Amino acid sequence: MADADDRAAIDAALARLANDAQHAMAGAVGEATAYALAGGGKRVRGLLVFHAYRACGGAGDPSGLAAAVEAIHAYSLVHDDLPCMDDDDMRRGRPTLHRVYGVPVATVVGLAMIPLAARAAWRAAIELGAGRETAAEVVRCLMHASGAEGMVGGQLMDLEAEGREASLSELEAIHAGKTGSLIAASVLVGGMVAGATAAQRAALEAFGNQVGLAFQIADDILDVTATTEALGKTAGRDLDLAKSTYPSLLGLEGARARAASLVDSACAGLRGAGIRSAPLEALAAFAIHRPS
Ligand code: GRG
Repeated sequence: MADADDRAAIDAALARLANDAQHAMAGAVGEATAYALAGGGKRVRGLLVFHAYRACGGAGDPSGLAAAVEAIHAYSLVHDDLPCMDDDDMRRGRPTLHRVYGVPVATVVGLAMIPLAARAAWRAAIELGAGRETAAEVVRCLMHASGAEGMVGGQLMDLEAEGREASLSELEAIHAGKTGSLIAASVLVGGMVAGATAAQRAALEAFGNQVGLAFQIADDILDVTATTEALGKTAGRDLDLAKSTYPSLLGLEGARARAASLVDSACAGLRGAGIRSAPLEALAAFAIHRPS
């Protein structure tokens, strides 16, 4: 990805958030929050914020908003790795947070990161000149996408479906919720703070939903095709947990074809709505061709 400057800006904004957290929460919780926020990652959601913002005419620096979205994502990874969830030892090439700081701290850190992210999103939207109404919409959008009707709901469905074969439509709902919602919200809030019209918002959301689903299909594929070293997290985890995945239901080639067709349709929809953005289209392609 040729997004080095934007990635650096996101990392710097995350470091500022980590610093704030360490001032607000002394000791292990503050330190562990910094561990979660500064722990690498591809920053796909943050980059989607940047490129949606620019595609809708934004000319400021949306790194604060991108960092807020990445903070929500980082919390979800901390909780996803807990022993009561996926019970994983490795994330982003390092020991998972609960392995370093223990389960109680990891639980508190994950929870603390949600209001931290909400406040950061509000502040960033105001600083970009979005106005209080739009800033409130941004926070509402992120909380909705990461809540029971989005990420948390998808995760719950995922847990309930462990150990049995899910149908394809059930799996699509799981993936759209646990991964697609936050990816779609990343694109949408980027557009919102740039003053996107209702039609542009609808197009961005549709693009984000399709790319988000494709991203999770690619995740399923990588779980069986990539190594633990390349992924920075344990490969083959879906099989260990007896999870239904796109490759288990459609085969590897079927899963690849579904992901590619979603990305084609996402990009065509964006162009159809008059949003021409080579970086957004490149990120959509990266979502399914990434090595990790
Ligand atoms: C308590 C029911 C309940 C839910 C809590 C844990 C949780 C909320 C939600 C889990 C959602 C989740 C972790 C989805 C997986 C998304 C995914 C594909 C993660 C990997 O994303 P990448 O590849 O990771 O973008 P990097 O490390 O690059 O940022």
